[in-house]
Amino acid sequence: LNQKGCVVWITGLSGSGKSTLACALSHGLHSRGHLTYVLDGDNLRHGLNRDLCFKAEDRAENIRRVGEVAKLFADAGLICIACLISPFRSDRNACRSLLPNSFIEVFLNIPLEVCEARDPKGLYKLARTGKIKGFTGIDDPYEPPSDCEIVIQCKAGDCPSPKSMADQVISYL
Ligand code: GGZ
Repeated sequence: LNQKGCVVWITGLSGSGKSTLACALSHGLHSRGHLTYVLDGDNLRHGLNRDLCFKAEDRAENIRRVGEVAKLFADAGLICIACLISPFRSDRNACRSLLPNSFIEVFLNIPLEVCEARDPKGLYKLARTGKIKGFTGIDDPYEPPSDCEIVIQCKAGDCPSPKSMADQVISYL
């Protein structure tokens, strides 16, 4: 196996399908003989990042830690797939600067209305009724990337399937 490590950083709103894409991408790369590791923001908040909440400084620290861990995996030669909302451009760019030439930013650009209609965990509903404060896209900002490697979006109202999203990233890689 001769593989140069890198980081695929997936950013987007809650409910945009980041974890689903990460999983499909990981499977697609495995079946092509690549080693991968998925760092999922939501899961890491139960362990490594369990001391952090959702205020801007904590999100920044969350992303900084995951960026550092992703760099370790990339150094070890894996394709590390990180999926976090990572709403602030400056935090994402700080991760990028850790990995010059090996950081592939993927913007999962799914409209808020679509994410909110999916609402897989009922969090948007809680945010709309004020039971969660500072929810990204509702009463907390999301800064879209201005210059990222890959943008995934819906076409004519149809959102791409997990496999087609993964294929788009794999063809770039
Ligand atoms: C955004 C929140 C919030 C607030 C809880 N804002 O879609 P999910 O539920 O399963 O994943 C989201 C997860 C976000 O964690 P990240 O580590 O990706 O966020 S960040 O990159 O901004 O640090 C969401 C849930 O946590 N969640 N409260 N207030 N998402």
